[in-house]
Parts: sequence; C-alpha cells; structure tokens
Amino acid sequence: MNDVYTPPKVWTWEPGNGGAFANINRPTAGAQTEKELPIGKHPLQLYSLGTPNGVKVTVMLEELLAAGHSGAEYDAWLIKIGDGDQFGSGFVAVNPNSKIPALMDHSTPTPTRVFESGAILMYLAEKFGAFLPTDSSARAECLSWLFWQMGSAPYLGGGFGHFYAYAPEKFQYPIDRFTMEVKRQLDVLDQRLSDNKFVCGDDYTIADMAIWPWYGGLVIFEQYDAAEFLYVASYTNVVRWANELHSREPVKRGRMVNRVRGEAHEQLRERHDASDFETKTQDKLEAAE
Ligand SMILES: N[C@@H](CCC(=O)N[C@@H](CS)C(=O)NCC(=O)O)C(=O)O
Repeated sequence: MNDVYTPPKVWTWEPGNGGAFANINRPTAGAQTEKELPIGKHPLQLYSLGTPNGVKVTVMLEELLAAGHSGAEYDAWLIKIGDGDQFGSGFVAVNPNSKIPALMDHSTPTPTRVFESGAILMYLAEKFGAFLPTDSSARAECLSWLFWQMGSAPYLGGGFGHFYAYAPEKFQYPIDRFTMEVKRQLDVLDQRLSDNKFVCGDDYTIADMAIWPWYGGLVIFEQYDAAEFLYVASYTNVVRWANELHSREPVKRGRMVNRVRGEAHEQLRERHDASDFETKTQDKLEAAE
C-alpha cells in the first residue's frame, strides 16, 4: 500500500492535486464567468467536444441526417473544457451541471434545453421517431441498455481511466478495483452481443450509439492505452460489433465533429453545414492559413 491517509474531520479543497484536469475541477457548481453562447442558423445548436460523451450525440445527428431527417441539421460549437468554457454563464444556462454535451432546440415554441447525453439521445429519438423502438417491450429493453451505459461508464472513465491513465501516481488498490469492474462490464456486453447483432437485438438504436464511443473506444481505439492491460481482444463479440459500427459513414462523420485531437483530416472542430466535412477539416484550414 502507498502512504496511509487519515481523513480530517472536515474535508477542505486543495487546488491542483496533480491529476490531469485538476485545473478545472472545483467542489462548487455554477457560472464562473459571464459568457454568452453563439447561436447558428439551424434549429439544433449543440455545444460539445469530441469526447466519448460528445460523440454519442454527433453520431446520432449524423445518423438522423443520413436517414433523411433534414430537420436534424445542426450547428456544433466547440466547448473547450480544458479552458473552462463549461463554466461560462451561457453554457451553465443550458447545462447547470457544466458538462458537455448540451443541446438547445430552437424549433420549439420556446427554446428547449437538454443536457445529459442519454436525455439528448432520447429527446432526438422521440423528436424524429428514429433509433428507439415504439413497441413497449422493445423500447424497455433499449432504454435499459441506454441507462446501463449511463450508470456503467463513470466506472470506466472516472474510475479506471482516471486511476490508470490520469492520476499523478499509479495506486494498485483503485486500479485493481476499477479494472475488475470494467472487465465485468465488457463481459456483460460481450455475452449480450454473442447472440445479438446490436445491443438491443436486430435493430441499431440509441443504446448502440451511447455504448460504442466508450466500450468501442476501448476495444478499437486504444482508449487510455489499455487494450493490452485489459486484454480487450478476448471480448470478440464486442470487437465485432465495434468494428461494424465504425464502418458506418455517419459514425465516422460523427466522430470527427468537435474533435481536437488526432489526425488533422479527422478533425472538424466546428460543424455548421454538411459541406464542412469536405472543406473545413483541420488539415484544410491549416493549409489555407
Ligand atoms: N453523464 C454526463 C457526463 C458528461 C461528462 O462527463 N462530460 C465531460 C466530458 S466527457 C465534461 O464535460 N467534463 C468537464 C468537467 O467536468 O468540467 C453525460 O453523459 O452527458
């Protein structure tokens, strides 16, 4: 064991504990600066970043557009969470929890705000009548898996990812605890996908879109550089499903939106029009400078 910690009677905050993101973490909520959000030409305004939680929504919007729902045209604005954009007053008005993704729908009689990626996926699925079954049993199954993701991913990101990749030092106790949980979750998914094409059965739904960026990321994109440590190749059904989803063009497009890392031609930092994928990727913007 590392040094033993005896908690004080009352916890107090010590800014900058050395972990990644320590500069933006606070024990308080609410706006820290006055800053309005920009509003583009489309009814749907997304304020986000290309992290797994952000990608869920851009994949859904690109899938809706590919399926012919032209009302799903959207502006995607970049929220730089490392710079604290999520604590601006405009953003906090859309999401009091100060986390991406956050959506405003200006097509409703008064604008509708939606935060939490699961709520956004459900809102869009209901608005467009797509990617969520209407039969009540099939819908219950789909929502069960959607909320499984919401409850499970914090153990993957906030637990495993934090202690394995981001903490200032490696501590065996939390790494063991969260590795066991993440492997259990991968096994849940692997067993489910052993006799189901998609998470909810034969149809591709918002549950796949929610789960793929996290667990697909782990098995096909080396998330947290942990593929070998977690022996992800052994979850063959998850690997099959993750690759199948990645071969979809709307998934590839959704993954590019609000992305600020990786290959320049795969980054479309802001998206305001479908043609932006052809003309405004980071490689093209940089070449034009
Ligand atoms: N449960 C939330 C989680 C959102 C979340 O954790 N977003 C992260 C990025 S992936 C964020 O905005 N972090 C900024 C912060 O914590 O200050 C959802 O699914 O929308």
